[in-house]
Amino acid sequence: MTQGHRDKLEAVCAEFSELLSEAVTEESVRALAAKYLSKKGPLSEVMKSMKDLSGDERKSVGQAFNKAKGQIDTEVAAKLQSFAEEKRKAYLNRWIDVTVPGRQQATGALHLLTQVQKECVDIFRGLGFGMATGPQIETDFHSFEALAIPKNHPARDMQDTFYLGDEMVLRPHTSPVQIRTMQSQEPPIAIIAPGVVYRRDDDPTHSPMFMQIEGLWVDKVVRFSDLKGVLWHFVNTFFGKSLEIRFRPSYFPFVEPGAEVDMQCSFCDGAGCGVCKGTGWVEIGGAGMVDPAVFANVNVDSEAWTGFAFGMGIERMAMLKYGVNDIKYYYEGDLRFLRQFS
Ligand code: FA5
Repeated sequence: MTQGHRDKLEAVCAEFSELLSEAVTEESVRALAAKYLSKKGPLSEVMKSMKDLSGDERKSVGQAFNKAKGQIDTEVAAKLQSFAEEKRKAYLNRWIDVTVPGRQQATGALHLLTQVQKECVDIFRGLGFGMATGPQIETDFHSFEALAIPKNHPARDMQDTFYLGDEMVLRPHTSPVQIRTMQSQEPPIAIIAPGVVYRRDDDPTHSPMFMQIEGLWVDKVVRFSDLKGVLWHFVNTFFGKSLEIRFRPSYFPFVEPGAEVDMQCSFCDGAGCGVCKGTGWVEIGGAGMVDPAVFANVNVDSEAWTGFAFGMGIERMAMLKYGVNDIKYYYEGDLRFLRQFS
């Protein structure tokens, strides 16, 4: 009886060894071992009839079972070890081409609009303007009321604003930074305030989210001609060539007089082309002398102080300088576009 069990165990081990020698992957070795050693596997099957054996016989067959199991474990470990050894040898014998160039590290770059914003800021800083910032989620007071645009004033339609309830808005322009600065600083003040603004606008030259750069200079004697001189210097420095600017009378409730600022088209130098629609001029922003009503709202004595303010679109400046013909390109994140400016 016990010899029969031993023979069967040996036959199972022989069968296992045979199959193991054919296994060529680690996975197949593990699967084979799991099958032969499992509770329903061939080894355990042999043991099922052990219950019919006497105590001594059972002990002897139990030892044979443990031996067979140990043999399978040893063979599996040896086979896995041989695989590991093969891998190690293959690794040591691998061929290394020391002349292959190293992997390139991709470097990031500033977005075109960030670069243009910096260029603009640097020019004004060179004239002595300091940086100022304000929140993009802004109060109605700073965005409109303090800028002499009361509720129901028709000028509110000039900027199609995103309202966040009655008292808060996504700022539709950077002009609220004028108010915040005059509230927190005594004149003289000379600041430049770039930032993101929002309007319900969407076409090839208008985006719902865009960037403006605001300027404010408040001092004892600030003249309209100073405003024009500063903007002329800016345009000529930014475009790196001689371009005229002109003021067209315009209405912004917070400046008086107010003007729309045009520059000679940088594409055709004023001769007329598709970009300037044949006029030779392109609009770049709004400007004017700070209205005394605005000074009154921030407790600045308009008898003692005068000032000018301006606001320009940064996308517009970048479009004109780099020939970008659709505002969407800035915001689509297409690397083919962005890499041209990195
Ligand atoms: C203003 O926003 C005024 N706050 C500017 C100002 C400041 C006037 C200080 C007087 C004193 P305007 O709405 O024209 O003005 O916008 C200024 C510039 O922002 C425009 O000339 C244009 O270049 C840019 N702009 C306006 N709307 C958009 C838009 N949806 N997408 C991209 N650029 C825009």
